[in-house]
Amino acid sequence: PARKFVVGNWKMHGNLAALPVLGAIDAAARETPAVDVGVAVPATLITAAWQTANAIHVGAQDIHPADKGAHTGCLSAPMVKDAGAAFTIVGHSECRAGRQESDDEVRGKAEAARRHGLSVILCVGEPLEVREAGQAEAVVRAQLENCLPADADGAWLSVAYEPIWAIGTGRSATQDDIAAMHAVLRETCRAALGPAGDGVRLLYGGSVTPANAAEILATPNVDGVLVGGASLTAETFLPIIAHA
Ligand code: G2H
Repeated sequence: PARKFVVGNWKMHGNLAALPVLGAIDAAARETPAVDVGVAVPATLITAAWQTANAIHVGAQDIHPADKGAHTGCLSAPMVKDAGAAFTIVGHSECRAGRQESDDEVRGKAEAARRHGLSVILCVGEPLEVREAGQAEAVVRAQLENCLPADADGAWLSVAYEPIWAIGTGRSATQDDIAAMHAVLRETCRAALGPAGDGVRLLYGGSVTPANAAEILATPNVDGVLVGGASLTAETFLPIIAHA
């Protein structure tokens, strides 16, 4: 894919007082038209973010696979779409772990998003013990195979590789590790989707900072980054956008 995708994931951070940060990100995105910029905000901020920013993609951090029902505390794809979201993250490891979410549920969420016109960032990644056992590539390949909707293509799907041991730890994966895993992701997308698999953007996430973003973004098969902590301030997120 020609265009890079730089996405912030604000997790459970930010309230209306953070809208000026989104305004600054929006202004930077407007000055960087060759890069797609997104921010997955807390659901409470989706509508205000959508009203504030129009050069960036505003996203949700998770959705429920069903369109409606007795699911207290959950939000559906049509709800976040109605609120102003253009995309949603699904399968983030913090959601998978917190709610014992299966690959089938993650695929169901991606399919629900697709049905309602939301783009999707589908997250995969291995825990430390799997990497240390030399099983990272096999486990992540299986995770992606199980989560990938059959009719996916790059017009609406991105895949984010987020090694769990690199999330919020300040320890990002090495460029070699990222390159090796992203080659596996590309192969897996091609095998499952045919030529459409080439169009799926592959993002890296896990302790991306202004200091390591340029190298990560220059890695083969890295089409963007998913940024947590460093996306919370303009001082740290704007330099990452500038590196894309
Ligand atoms: C990984 C990433 C954003 P951080 O979860 O999705 O967070 O950049 O804080 O490691």
